[in-house]
Amino acid sequence: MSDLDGEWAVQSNRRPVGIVGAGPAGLTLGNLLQQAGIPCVVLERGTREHVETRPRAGVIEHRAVRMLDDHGLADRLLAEADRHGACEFRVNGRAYEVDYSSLYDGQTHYVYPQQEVVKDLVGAYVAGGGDVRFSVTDVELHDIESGEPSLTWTSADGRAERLDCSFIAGADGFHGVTRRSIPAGAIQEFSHQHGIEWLSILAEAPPSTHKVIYALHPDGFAGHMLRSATVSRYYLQVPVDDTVDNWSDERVWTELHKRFALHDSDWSLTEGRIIEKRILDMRSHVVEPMNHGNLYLLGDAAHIITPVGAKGMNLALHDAEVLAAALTAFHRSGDETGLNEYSDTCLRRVWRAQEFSQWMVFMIHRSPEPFLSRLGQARLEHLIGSGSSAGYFAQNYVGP
Ligand code: RFL
Repeated sequence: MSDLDGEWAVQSNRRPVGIVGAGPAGLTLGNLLQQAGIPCVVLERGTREHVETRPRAGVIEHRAVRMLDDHGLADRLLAEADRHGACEFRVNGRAYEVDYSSLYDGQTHYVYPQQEVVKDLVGAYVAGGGDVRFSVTDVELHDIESGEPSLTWTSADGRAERLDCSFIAGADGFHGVTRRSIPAGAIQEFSHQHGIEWLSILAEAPPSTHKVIYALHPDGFAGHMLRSATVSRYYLQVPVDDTVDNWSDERVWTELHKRFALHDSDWSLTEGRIIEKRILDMRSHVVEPMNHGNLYLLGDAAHIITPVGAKGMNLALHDAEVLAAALTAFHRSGDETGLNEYSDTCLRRVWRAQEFSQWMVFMIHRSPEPFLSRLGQARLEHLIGSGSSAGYFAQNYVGP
């Protein structure tokens, strides 16, 4: 007997898959399942407007775009995104370009804000008749170890609702409810604090560069990321435990100008209105395995990674692709191979990305230990001067 009998009788539904979270992972999964003819429901805590306007990532790997395009989900992205095949490192007032595209089969990144990816995915899902419930609260998972799990929640208009399903997809990010529903001891969690902190800044400023800039400065790392023709993202390494309150807009721009400065160049940084300033959680975290019973975790719910290397959303899209293929095979023929291999398949890519991100973190940051800072700089000098190191960087950066 289920632990729900009698309690959540209102608005009960049955679908094969219930998805918690309408971020890139949950929405990609929803679209792929819908295209495969597998009915599902997506439950999202935020409003549609909230998820479609929340700025986060902006750099998408070639293979992720190909996957979206294969499913007809990349039309606007392909029309509007800029393609990037080179980045720039700045150290000791000099700029060094690394043309990673030429080092890795001509593959490029696509620069397209995450909220636009989400907007396209919501639009396609809804246009195809997909069922997504925004502004839900109190989502709970039940009987995940049984073949008939269920989800309960309170709808936007306050009604108690319930979905009976065969599978639950936990795509509700790092702070969501799904991973926490797994009994203690059933999964192993690997966590690492990198000993660094970033202030992340979003400004209404046109990019001052055509390529991403990673600057190493005695006072710490600074990054200039591209988002759109009118908005740019910047990162500043700040002391651990620093707070946003210590960073007035004026101080932010002064520090960015200083850390990006070049000798013998008339390059300059264009300022704009700062629209977001936040301290980032620079933790890495991985859950093994990524499933328990009939609950499958994907995206940030299963793993988070520092923004260094721009892998988080790309891993989320990959998980969704793998899970959709596994659920489709099971739905069509009862073949459980993909489901059984889901976690191992995803984790191989996740750990590859974690290793690369850690390699980059070490290279571009000032450490409180001067010896380690010099080692990081030696790694960068090797990257700039050595074909084999640049090849490793290119392959992992643009996406293996
Ligand atoms: P998301 O995007 O966090 O979506 C999860 C959704 O679940 C909802 N939710 C719930 N819904 C119902 N009930 C609950 N109890 C719920 N709890 C949560 C949330 O409202 C949300 O809508 O996870 P997903 O889909 O796994 O996607 C992961 C990506 O968002 C993330 O990895 C990236 O943003 C990371 N990231 C980057 N990744 C890249 O690949 N390239 C980049 O350039 C890049 N830059 C970044 C980033 C992340 C950043 N921040 C803010 C951490 C830059 C930044 C600043």
